[in-house]
Amino acid sequence: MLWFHPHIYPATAELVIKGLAGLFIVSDEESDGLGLPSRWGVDDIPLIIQDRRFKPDGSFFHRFNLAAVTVGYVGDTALVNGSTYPIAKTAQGWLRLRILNGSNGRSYRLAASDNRSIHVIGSDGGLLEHPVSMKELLVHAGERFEVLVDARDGQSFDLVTLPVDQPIMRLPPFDTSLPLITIDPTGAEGAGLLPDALVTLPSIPTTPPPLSQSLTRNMNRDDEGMGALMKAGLKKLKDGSADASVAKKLTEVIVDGPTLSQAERSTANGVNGSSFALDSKPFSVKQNTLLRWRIDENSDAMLHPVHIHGCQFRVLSMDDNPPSAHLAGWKDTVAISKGGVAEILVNFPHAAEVRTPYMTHCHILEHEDSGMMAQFTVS
Ligand SMILES: [Cu+2]
Repeated sequence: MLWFHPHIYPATAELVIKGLAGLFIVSDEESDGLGLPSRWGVDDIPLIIQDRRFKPDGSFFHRFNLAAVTVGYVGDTALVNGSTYPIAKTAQGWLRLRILNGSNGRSYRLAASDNRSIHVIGSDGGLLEHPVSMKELLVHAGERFEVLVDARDGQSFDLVTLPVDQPIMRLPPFDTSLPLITIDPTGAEGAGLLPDALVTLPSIPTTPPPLSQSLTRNMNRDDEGMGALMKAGLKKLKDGSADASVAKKLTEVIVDGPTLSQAERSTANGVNGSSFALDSKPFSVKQNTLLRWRIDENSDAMLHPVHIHGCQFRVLSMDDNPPSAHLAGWKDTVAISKGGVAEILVNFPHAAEVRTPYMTHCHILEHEDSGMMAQFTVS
């Protein structure tokens, strides 16, 4: 499952806010033969989750200021498929939800309001080997998950987002359990099933290849940006209980902070010590070779969902631990935070020339547009 959206430097963030986001769904005989729910809009439902903030005239708020280059866009309204708190009338049976976090920056911790299980069957680039049953599913910007939920009981429930770890993501109304969509499974009986086994993935070599690339995030204005948010009382929101006066001050930093000039923006963030520019020298990568890459960050401790073009990779480790089962399949986006490190096993099957290089960038779109992107060739 892939997210298509505009990718024009340095306007991706703004264009995604103003434009469309959609899914490419890729299937084959193997996925079609598993008996999964597959009636589009009946028991196979896309959920594109985004956040927005609206100006008094109803237009989209967007401002590239210090708060934006630090923590990305922070909306105050959750949208699913472009609607606020919609209702999906579905089949009564197993439901397949194709989830895309199409937000500029925000993460969601998804759960069912009645605590029913979420069975993850696929991640960014394909199906997992086995379903992974979870009560909560954390989805960062740019990530996709395919999940099944058992709605054979015909009981309606909400998909909600719970407060996430990062304090800035917990600004009201995201500081409490926030309903995103109602699932009303009172239609005709469903036909799909949850299989025990899904697909076979290539095994991970016991001895991974030597490290060939490190990608370190840099935030050059983090102290300044976080300083402004801290001064407004960000720490006081840590327990998730909204204090209206603190929320108001934080909103002022996010909304009223002056727009940065293009020069200020374009150097706010970086990868390996350099901020992206269209004429940045690409690094080169060997084609059709299994590689080990390391993704980490400087002292900023901010969340960065790091995305790499031209590949689907496997996560070898996150903070030196094996990845959770639902993150062990095909991925193209992996999140680091709190000074964390991820190591991945990656292969690039296609060539990319200097004229048309691939990108790797943070999927917080305001980070991407302010320098946290690098380009590379494959040959
Ligand atoms: Cu980032």
